[in-house]
Amino acid sequence: MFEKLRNKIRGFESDVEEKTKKKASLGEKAKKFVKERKVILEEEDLEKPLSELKLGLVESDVDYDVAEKIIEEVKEELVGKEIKWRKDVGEIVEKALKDALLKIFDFQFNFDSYIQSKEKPINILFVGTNGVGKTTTIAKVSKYLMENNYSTVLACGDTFRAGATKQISEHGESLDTKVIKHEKGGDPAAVIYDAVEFAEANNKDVVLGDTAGRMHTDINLMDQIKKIKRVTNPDLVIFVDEAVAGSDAVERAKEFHKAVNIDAVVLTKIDADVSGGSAISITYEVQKPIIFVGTGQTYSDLKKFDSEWFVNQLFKE
Ligand SMILES: Nc1nc2c(ncn2[C@@H]2O[C@H](COP(=O)(O)OP(=O)(O)OP(=O)(O)O)[C@@H](O)[C@H]2O)c(=O)[nH]1
Ligand SMILES: [Mg+2]
Repeated sequence: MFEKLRNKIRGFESDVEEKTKKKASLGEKAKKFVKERKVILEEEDLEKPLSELKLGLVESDVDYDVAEKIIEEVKEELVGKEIKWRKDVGEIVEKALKDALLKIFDFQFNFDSYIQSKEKPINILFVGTNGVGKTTTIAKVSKYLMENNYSTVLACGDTFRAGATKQISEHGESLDTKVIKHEKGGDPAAVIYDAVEFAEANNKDVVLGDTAGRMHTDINLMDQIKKIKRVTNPDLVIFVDEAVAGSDAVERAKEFHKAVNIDAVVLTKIDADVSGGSAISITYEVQKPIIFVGTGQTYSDLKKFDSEWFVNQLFKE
């Protein structure tokens, strides 16, 4: 799913090496007997390689502004750094970029610990644009929780789309878990509210609230999701988006975050052939962790997000 950043790095390695050699040979004249020379990386050495890297990030679907900020951090890390003569400059730059990317994904939040320690029932609301995989993700998360001995209730807060109730009811049947639903056109907040009451009365652990897909630009529907949040007071709001969203991802994430204050992200469809940059853009934008990724259409196609794995994939040859 990833564009290869490594090629970019290899491309400019030789430029910097040339420069280090030149410096070294000047140095040689001055200090004949020094065996291991050191060279300080300067801003001008890095200008070209870093702009290549920025392009690499943008080609991997990272939002342009986000890519610029990341590269700025890498530059700060590298300018003034002492490198050994002949040392692999490509490796140094690659490591600095990897570190900057890993820093973006560095959060304290752990979903499993949260579920374990939080008072039950836990009310989780899923939001996002149309067709990104919210309902499927709810079914997958339900399975994941049930496998870990938690009981779930699915709330059909999508009272808008024809077929939504049937879709989630089928999941409920397959997973053998309770689904709370109302008539089509009903109030989504009331469905989720009922689901929480059901969970309280029946000692269920986690309520997974589905909502209708909505465009982040639709003022009425964004007002509705704000109301759903206000009335149902969820413990966690999870923003679902698809890896294939590409450069749209940042705008969507920003608007949903503004409306309902996202706590965590699930990135679906990473099995599709995409470059992976949405993960970086969304996380950078909302500063919230990606907890799961969707890797296919079946219930078991849900994986914990592993930032090291993700960043390594970006650089894989
Ligand atoms: N390949 C792949 N397909 C997925 C993944 N997650 C969901 N899908 C598919 O995406 C399509 C839409 O999924 P839904 O769960 O209905 O999406 P939604 O966000 O609930 O859609 P709306 O309720 O209409 O907004 C379905 O065909 C799913 O099987 C994933 O991780 N990988
Ligand atoms: Mg849905």
